[in-house]
Amino acid sequence: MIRSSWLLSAAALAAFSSAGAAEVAPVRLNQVGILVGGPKRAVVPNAGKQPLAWSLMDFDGRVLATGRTTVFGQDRWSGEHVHRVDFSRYRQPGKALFLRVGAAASRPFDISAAPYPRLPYDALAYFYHNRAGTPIEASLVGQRWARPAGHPNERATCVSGTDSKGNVWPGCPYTLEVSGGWYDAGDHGKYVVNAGISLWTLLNLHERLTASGSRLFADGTAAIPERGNGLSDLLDEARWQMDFLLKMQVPEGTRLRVPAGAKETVPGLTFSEIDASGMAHHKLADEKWTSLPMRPDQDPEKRQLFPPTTAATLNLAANAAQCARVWRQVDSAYADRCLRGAERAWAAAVRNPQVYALADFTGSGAYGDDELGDEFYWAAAELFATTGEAPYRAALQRSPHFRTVAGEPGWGSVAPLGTVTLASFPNSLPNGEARRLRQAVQSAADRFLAERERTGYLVPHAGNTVWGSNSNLLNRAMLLGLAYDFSGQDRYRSGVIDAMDYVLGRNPLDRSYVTGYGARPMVNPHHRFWANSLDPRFPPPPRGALSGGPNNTAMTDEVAATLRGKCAAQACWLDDARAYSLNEVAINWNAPLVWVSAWLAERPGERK
Ligand code: 9MR
Ligand code: 9MR
Repeated sequence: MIRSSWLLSAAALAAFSSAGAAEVAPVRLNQVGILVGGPKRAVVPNAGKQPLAWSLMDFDGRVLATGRTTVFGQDRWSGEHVHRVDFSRYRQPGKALFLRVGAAASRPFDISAAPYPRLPYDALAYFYHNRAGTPIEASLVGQRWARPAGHPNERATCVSGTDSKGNVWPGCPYTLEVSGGWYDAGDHGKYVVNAGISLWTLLNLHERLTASGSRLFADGTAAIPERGNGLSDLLDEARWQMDFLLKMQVPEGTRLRVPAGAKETVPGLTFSEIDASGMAHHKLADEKWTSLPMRPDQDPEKRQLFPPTTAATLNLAANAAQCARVWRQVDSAYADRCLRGAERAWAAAVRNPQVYALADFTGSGAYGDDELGDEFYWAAAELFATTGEAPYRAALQRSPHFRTVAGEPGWGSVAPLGTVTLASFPNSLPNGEARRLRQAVQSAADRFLAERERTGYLVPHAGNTVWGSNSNLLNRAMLLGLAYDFSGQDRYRSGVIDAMDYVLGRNPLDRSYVTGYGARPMVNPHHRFWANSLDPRFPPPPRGALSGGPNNTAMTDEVAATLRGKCAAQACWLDDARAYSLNEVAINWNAPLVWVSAWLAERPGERK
């Protein structure tokens, strides 16, 4: 696979960069570009036990810097014996540079102050591309990606009948108009639980950018229909989803029969009647899995609302509370509507604290979660940050999640979202509390940095990889970025850059996991419309979509199954549209790509 005989004449390099760019390169680097004001590191798989000489050269063969590699040794997470190159001391911008390491050479790369200035915008564009209920306009995305509205004027009632365990679900006494929102991922489901962290991430970014007076995503900078309305395009995109979430709320005066208290779907669930007013339906999704490819407007399946769950209700409460805070300055009527929705949802969750996602039908993802302490904490934190009211303060202060950050957030572990909100924005917690919360974020960030040292590729995560691992890593990068903002310490920023370097190519597969970025980007996501590899009449993915990434723990699709037991944690991945447990794309994975790329764009240099 690795050619060892690359010679370093400019001619050879030029030939390589045009003809051979898609081959695996022996020197692993961020493929998009190196930040001049940051750590600059490459990784080289090499069996040698002695350090190798390296040199940084320009296109004419002039040597700009030299050094020796550090032998990391056998790396459990990549499955390779690796050396590291650190050329951070070189602090000049440059074009078409390359690294020679022993007998190997890198691809040409640039060092610059802004290696990927469009990434925040391309990553945000993911959300417009995946809007439901509205045509995707050629004038905004280009002819290839234009499509008719998917599931327009969508109205649905609750799933009813017998599930896979033999339980008979009663349905609900109404039909809701639930158009809009974003499709979750490669499928056309719209799930309130996963919407929660995704929307939080975009709104949190907006809140931070506003507080710092940033112009990123200012009106007219993104290609969305709302451009020119005087509001931030990031906020406009977020509103598309917020509007949908409010539609998922159960109408006042609704009594429903649900298996309250049950944590598992087993035959013979007991249903009891509850006052479900103000809860949120768990999801809106197809009755059966559709095949790939599938343009959303051609989806032939029946769409169903699923019973409300406490988790969905608390996600809605948290997002709506955020909404009430964020829109207060720009649209107070909307802020009021959100606040009412948030308060109704909170009251409904307190009244019905144990209604889990059990309805066991095929055709959509589960997003099941039977541990809701973190959801209660997060919703209380958002409601408190917005209203300052005592009951929310009491709820968050008595939560075991208060003041501890156990790890990175994810769709089912949302406590860090509440802590980040409380640590970031002014609120009426007692003096010193914000400092303690920031300290908790920093402690988590320090643990990620300690893990980084245990990986060959300098990834702030040493461990097995899960479904959507790239998003876990970027959520760690988000906490690292916050730790930097809270403390001013450059080591945290270096961790953000290391995570981004991994995602953009410094990894054992020499792969950029972001479409359209780098020499070897992912091109075949599991996505029903961006399905060019399955049918040439469908488009390839646009720029800026993040692959779920390596997964050595839940290799459930047929392609991933062929790799089981045969790959190291960071190497269990294939660029195959059928591989939904490795290569799907999703709103909760692209959201931290927006956040982290925007954060980095705003902080091109070190503080000291
Ligand atoms: O396409 C579905 C993908 O979006 C989901 O993430 C995944 C797991 O829930 O399921 C995929 O659908 C597959 C289903 O689970 C099994 N039969 C084949 C389906 C299409 O690939
Ligand atoms: O991101 C989800 C991951 O954490 C789970 O392990 C996996 C299996 O339950 O499901 C993932 O979510 C999928 C959802 O169920 C359906 N839409 C696509 C999502 C991403 O694959």
